[in-house]
Amino acid sequence: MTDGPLPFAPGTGESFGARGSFCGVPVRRAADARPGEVVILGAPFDWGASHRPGARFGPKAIREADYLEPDGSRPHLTARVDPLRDLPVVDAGDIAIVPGSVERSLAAIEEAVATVAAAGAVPLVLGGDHSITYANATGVARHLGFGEVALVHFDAHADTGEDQWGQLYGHGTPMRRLIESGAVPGHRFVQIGLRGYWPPPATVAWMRAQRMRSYFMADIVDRGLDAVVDEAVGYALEGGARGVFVSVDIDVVDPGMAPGTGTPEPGGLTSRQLLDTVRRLGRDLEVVGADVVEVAPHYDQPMDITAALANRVVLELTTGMTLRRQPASTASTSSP
Ligand SMILES: [Mn+2]
Repeated sequence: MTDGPLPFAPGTGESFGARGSFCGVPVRRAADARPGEVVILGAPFDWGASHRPGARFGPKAIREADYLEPDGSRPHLTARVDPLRDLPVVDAGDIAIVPGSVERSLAAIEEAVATVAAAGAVPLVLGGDHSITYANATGVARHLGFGEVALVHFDAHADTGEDQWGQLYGHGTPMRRLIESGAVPGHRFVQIGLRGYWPPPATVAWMRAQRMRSYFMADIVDRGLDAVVDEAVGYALEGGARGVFVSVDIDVVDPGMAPGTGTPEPGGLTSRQLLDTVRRLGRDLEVVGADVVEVAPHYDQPMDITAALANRVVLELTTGMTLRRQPASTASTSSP
């Protein structure tokens, strides 16, 4: 793998940059995904970024932000499960995106995700800018049914813009595209962590009209994160969605703890809050797909702190998913 082509060389879709798979988990082609396993896919794509680029290097940075042996094993200290081995988690490498072509890249990403979902496995995509969630959630919905999947969305920004300078696809618009296509209807959206000064009031009114449920940082400060997540979980499950796609824009965390991202917005969640919440969602919801996006390593100072957080988001989410699959008697004795 270390002799392979660079991460975003078109036509390969199987390279990881310098070091190999996520934490050393087994390598598996997307087409060979097995039922029940979690399949990591890299989407080295940032042609949808409106501000600072660089998230194309996210998959490589997230895979490498790790000081332990790449042995495919990460026993969780308190949950007492090893998500990488117990689920198990495998890595299908980077999707062969087409540098410069938003549409062809998103089509390739959607196809790879749909291939994994059709096998009965759970795609977990490392971004990449947030444009890719349109492709990711659509790929899952092609398998489970348009309108059948809920989407829990962590972000500083709503990503519901009508367009970006006339372009339909970009990191400010994926959630609107999903609602318009019917892949994920508005009433199946739950957003957590919104803040700042975008989008404009007309867009917020459109979101309300779609029955999107949006929790702002102000709500989290007023009511506490636990109460908000309780309600969010309930809303995501209302009406019997067949599963939940979890989309984590790393900029939901305060830029003091996650500076390596394209559009930092002060006043966000702590790393601890995000990690605990995604683990809980993995345990309490039927996660049928996920992505971790907007890690842009060239702004990631000091060290690789944002990439490390994204790496742990993957581990905590999969730990929660592992707990969900444990027999009740085992899960109840752990302390997740
Ligand atoms: Mn976003």
